[in-house]
Amino acid sequence: MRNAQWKAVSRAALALTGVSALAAGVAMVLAAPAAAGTTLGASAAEQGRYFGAAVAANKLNDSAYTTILNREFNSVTPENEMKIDATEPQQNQFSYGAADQIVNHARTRGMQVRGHTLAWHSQQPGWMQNMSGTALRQAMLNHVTQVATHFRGQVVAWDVVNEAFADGGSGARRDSNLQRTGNDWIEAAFRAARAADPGAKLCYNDYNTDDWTHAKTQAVYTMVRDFKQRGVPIDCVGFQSHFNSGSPYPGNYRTTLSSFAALGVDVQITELDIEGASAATYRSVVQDCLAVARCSGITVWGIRDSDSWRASQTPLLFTSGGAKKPAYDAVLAALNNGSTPPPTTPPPTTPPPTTPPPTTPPPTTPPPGPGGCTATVSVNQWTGGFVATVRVTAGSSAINSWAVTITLPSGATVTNAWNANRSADTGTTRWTNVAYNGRVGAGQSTEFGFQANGTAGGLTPACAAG
Ligand code: 9MR
Repeated sequence: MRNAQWKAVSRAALALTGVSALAAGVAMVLAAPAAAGTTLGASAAEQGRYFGAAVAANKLNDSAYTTILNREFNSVTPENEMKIDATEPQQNQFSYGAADQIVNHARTRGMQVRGHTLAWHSQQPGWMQNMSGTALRQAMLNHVTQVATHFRGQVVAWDVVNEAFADGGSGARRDSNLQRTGNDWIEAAFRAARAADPGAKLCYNDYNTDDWTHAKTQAVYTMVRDFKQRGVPIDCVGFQSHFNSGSPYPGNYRTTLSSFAALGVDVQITELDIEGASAATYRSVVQDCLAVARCSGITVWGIRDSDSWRASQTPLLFTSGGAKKPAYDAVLAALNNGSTPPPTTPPPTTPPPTTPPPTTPPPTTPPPGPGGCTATVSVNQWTGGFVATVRVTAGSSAINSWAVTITLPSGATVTNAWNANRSADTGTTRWTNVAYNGRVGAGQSTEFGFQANGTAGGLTPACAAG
């Protein structure tokens, strides 16, 4: 985007004569992008990414907390409310109140939701901790199915399985009651999740998998490669990325992200916090994500330092009083700089006019960009319904809004949608951006989706840019 801007500046400069006209032209062209780059969510969306936070339901009545949440973030992960002990406190008695509260808070404000987590050795309710063997395997699969079904269509990505590998150099699975039900428990959980919510991206999530040379990283990589080869439904890998002196940000982090992405999965930074909140380290993490096309977003594990599970490490982007920290500024700047390298030569300050001055006065607003937008749709169909994921890509200019028209075949009815507003549930449907994803940088993409009853057939989206 920066390159495009400088080119636009140069074009404007070349087209004008006189110092004042040049100054007006520069001001005119540079003023436009400022608004889009002022919050983490909006700036990430410009890069086709999300920027999320872990959220606690019991803080949603704290207005200092929700003011920051609602202003800055476009993705939310319930910090504890979707865990097994919270959602199935007694066997087969499901409890969704606190999780629903977070999901509703997020979705009514156009934020997406990451589900965390369906199967984990930790935070198991007492009844599950005491189970083993076939009974536990069945109980785990039932839990995955019930919870993923409850949130079907509302959760963009699930951490299906969390922290299943051992620390240290063994590269082995972590011993747990779930692991003792058989080594195939992870893939069984993924299959159950896919069947329950075919539209959600299914992730494996872990910590201390950031350093490419670590045995644990390699072990997870080997599992994901095996899953992809055998058709086990896995779509993404979550890197928790809790960085501190004992587990620092590794210099090869980008290699880790890109190596996993090369297996054909998205990568997501799911629980980021950095002891001391070094601005430089936060910047590096963001730059690493932006450098990997399949790094789809970043979630920080809390909003203010006082919200952190490691509050004493002051690892987050906002002070306990809610002020932006230097790390915040570094993250925002990194998001706004995007992955586009800066121009190799600075723009001319007084470019010589190489063309004759225009005979007509220069326009007072920038001309519409030539880029427009295109849309592609991918469909995940099952008997009786489907999920469509629509990718909107800006042309050679940034766009500020978009609208995609899709005509649904008769019998197809939209039941749910995310990241877009719609004009209708049947027939010709017009999908428009929500607040945080209208602006798409030149050549960048953003995605929205919907779930529908019926059969998709061949969907042909048409995109119009604003
Ligand atoms: O932040 C969570 C904290 O409130 C809980 O007490 C803790 C209990 O296990 O879990 C924390 O979140 C963890 C996440 O679910 C998985 N990765 C590690 C996180 C920090 O412990």
